[in-house]
Amino acid sequence: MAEENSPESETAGTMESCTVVIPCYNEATRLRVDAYEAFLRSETSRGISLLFVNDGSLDGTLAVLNGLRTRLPEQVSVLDQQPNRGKAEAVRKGMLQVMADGHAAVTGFWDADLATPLEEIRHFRDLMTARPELHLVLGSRVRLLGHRIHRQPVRHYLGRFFATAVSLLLRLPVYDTQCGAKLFRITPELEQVLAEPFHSRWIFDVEILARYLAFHHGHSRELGAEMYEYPLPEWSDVKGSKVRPTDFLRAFGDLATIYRRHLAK
Ligand SMILES: Nc1nc2c(ncn2[C@@H]2O[C@H](COP(=O)(O)OP(=O)(O)O)[C@@H](O)[C@H]2O)c(=O)[nH]1
Ligand SMILES: [Mg+2]
Repeated sequence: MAEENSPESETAGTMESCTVVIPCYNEATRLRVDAYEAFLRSETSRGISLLFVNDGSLDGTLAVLNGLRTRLPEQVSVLDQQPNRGKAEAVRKGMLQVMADGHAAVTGFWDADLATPLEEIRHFRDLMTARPELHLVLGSRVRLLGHRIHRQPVRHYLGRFFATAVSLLLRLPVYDTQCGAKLFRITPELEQVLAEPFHSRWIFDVEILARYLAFHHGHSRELGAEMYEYPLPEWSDVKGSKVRPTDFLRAFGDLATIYRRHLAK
């Protein structure tokens, strides 16, 4: 068709617009406001906006977020959820809000501590733009030469153990389920994936995969074709994590429940 090569269609189709959810619980002292501002003001971040969800924080998080919104009203919005409901629910509510707003083609979530640098949002979004078949792009903390992945050894090995269990259970060769950097294409499937609250507070990432897998009747190869794990060039543990060692044990209990609910035949 004639329109296919017109300049209009080239510019209109260049980049998927993207609104990423940042869940925030007591992040007043960890939020690197300058880094957020620099990222959003950069020319290359056009089409990217952030929705911060204040999840019943007891510190000054909401004031910090409102300050950022005042300075960048076009690109920053704030959802105040009271009381604290946990990361899973904050992310779910945030992504539902992005879908209801109807401006973005892509959403997702990103940990507020910027363990994954914000700049990677552009690379994730570029992948979504270049490959329309992708519905999920997941950050993956793979320690490769030339990649700066700084993770505490204990958390690295516990994470590897957990991800291996998940990949066996889901029959999906996923390397890292728990990285807090993920983008999703907005589709009717995503709407259904987010329709109900998650059972698990911390491994809702696995629950998301299990819910997608249910759409494919457990055919993990079909789902695998819609997913891309992006080996991050940089990731570093940021002090102040709220995850405790007991959460690791709870994660296995949650994994068993997810398996029973979504995958056991
Ligand atoms: N909404 C919400 N977010 C939380 C909660 N706890 C942590 N988070 C957010 O989840 C993200 C990851 O938390 P973090 O403590 O850094 O976890 P870790 O890096 O996986 O150990 C951050 O954006 C936190 O603000 C919570 O109870 N509710
Ligand atoms: Mg963290």
